[in-house]
This record gives sequence, C-alpha cells and structure tokens, in this order.
Amino acid sequence: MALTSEFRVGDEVAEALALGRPVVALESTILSNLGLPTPHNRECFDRCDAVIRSAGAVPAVTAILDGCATVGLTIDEVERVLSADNKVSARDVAVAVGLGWEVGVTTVAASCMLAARAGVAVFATGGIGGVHRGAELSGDVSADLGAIARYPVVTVTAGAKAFLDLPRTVEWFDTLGVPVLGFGTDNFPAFYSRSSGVSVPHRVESAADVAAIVGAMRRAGERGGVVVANPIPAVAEIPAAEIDPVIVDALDAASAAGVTGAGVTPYVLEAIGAATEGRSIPANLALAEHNAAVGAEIARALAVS
Ligand code: PSU
Ligand code: MN
Repeated sequence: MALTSEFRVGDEVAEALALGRPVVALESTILSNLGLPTPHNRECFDRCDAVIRSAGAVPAVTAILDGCATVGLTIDEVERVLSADNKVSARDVAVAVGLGWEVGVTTVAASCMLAARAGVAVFATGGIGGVHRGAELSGDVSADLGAIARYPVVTVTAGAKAFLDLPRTVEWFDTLGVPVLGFGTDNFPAFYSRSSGVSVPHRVESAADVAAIVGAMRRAGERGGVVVANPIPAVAEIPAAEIDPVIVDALDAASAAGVTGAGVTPYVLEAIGAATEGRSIPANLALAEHNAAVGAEIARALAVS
C-alpha cells in the first residue's frame, strides 16, 4: 500500500484490505459542521462506526490531514474533522495536499477518489450532491456525479435531498452510464422521504444482487461506480408534504443571501436543519446509519464473491 506524506491508509484499514476483509469508506463533510451541527455530527460517526463494525467490516473515514490524503482515520483524527469547515471536493484535493491544508473535509466526490486510490470498494454517505434546481441557468451540477461515474466504488446513499432537482439528477446518471440500483425500491429516495416519485432504472433486493452486478462490471473491465439508492427507514421518515415548504424557504434564503457554488449545499443544509431540528436531525442520523449498515453488507458480499 502506498504510504507517502501525501497519501496514507490507516493501519486497521490497510490490514483489513491486505486480508481481503470488508471495508466501508465514510465521507467527512457530513461529520463536520458543514454537514451536521455539534454534537449530532459525533453521534453520526459513532453510529456509523458501530453498525459497520457489528456487521464485521472496518470503517474508513476519509479526509485531508496536514496535507495528507488519508483513508482510515483514528478516533483522534476524527476529532479534528468534527470541528473543521474546509470543504474538499474533487477539484480541491490536489490543492489541499499541495498546499498542506491542516484539515480538509471530503465530499462524496473526494471520498470516492480517495477510496478508489486505497482500494476500498464500498462507500456509505448520507445523501449525494446532484443537479441543483435552476442548474439550466446556474450550471450547478455537483462533482459527486462525475466522480461516482469515474471511480470504481459503490456509493450507498439515501437518494439525494429534495432541494436538488431529482429527476435531472437521475437523468445525469443515465448520461454518465452509472447504474442506479433501488435497494428494495422502485423509486429514487428523497433523503428525508422514502420516495421522490422519480423511478430508478433498476431495483435490487439484496447485497448479493449488488455484488453480482459489480462483479459483472469488473469482469468486463468497467472501472466506474454504482449508486445504491437506499431509502430512509420508514420509522424515521419525514413526509414530503412536511419538508417541501421548508426546502422552498431554505432555497429562497440562499438565493436572497447571494450564495453560489460550493457554499450552496452547506447553506441550505443549515437552513433546513435550523427550521426542523427536532425532525430532520434524527432522520439524517437514522439514514446515515442505515446506509453504513447496507454498505457493510455489500462490502461483505463483495469480499466473498
Ligand atoms: N447532502 C446532504 N448532506 C451533506 C452533503 C450533501 O444531505 O453533508 C455534502 C456531501 O459531502 C456532498 C456534498 O458530497 O455536500 C455536495 O456538495 P456540492 O453540492 O457542493 O457538490
Ligand atoms: Mn455545486
């Protein structure tokens, strides 16, 4: 395993990879205050970490630490991420490494890059970025989509937040040739809600199904990624009718504040969180934990296939 001052795989993760044991990558933006307020970000980490371990897999948080792209943070290193707010997407990784940023928290795009470099096949997040509403004017399409298409990693996500343009997000995956697999569902999930009403092209019922599809891709020499669209557990769901007005307000606030580019997602997340704290945060934690659990199942299925 490459071990340089610019790239490092944590000891526990390196050992698991060497032994062919299941590993699940986790992003760090969701663990920072750009994704979740304190102390809920720590609870998110604790629950994802515990559920992955109890399924017999090893968690691998990704981040840039002291200019080193790192896959598999220690607890002390996770502490540094919890209070960080330097967002690192695909375009930022080389900048954060080259200029030696103290802490950079990785988005889905950057996490897929780093997971692929380490040889980690499965990555669990909360929700991916996507095509923003109004992208036909702003051009704001998350780098998450291109990175998922490019790197050989399975991304487990609760769909994407309904502040995005979900029909166009699903269309982009078609354009990029990425299989989007509804995990026990025919619909692309809308993060807090189990369905967006947008159909997914394919439905799977199990981790074994996902492993069979990934196996077919890899045997064919295909290097790209796969999206596993995993709905929030029903008990934690917030109905679309309840969350949609909050989203409209949050988008209005972002545009009134003149927020653009990489600032949009954190701004909108914070506005939704502030407006619905009692409901949205437990939902966010429940879906992240569920994605981590399904990610661990898929990593296990891939390890034996
Ligand atoms: N959606 C969420 N929570 C998050 C994010 C998205 O519900 O924390 C974060 C993820 O790290 C995702 C990033 O990769 O926002 C997307 O940012 P952008 O839209 O700037 O690409
Ligand atoms: Mn963007």
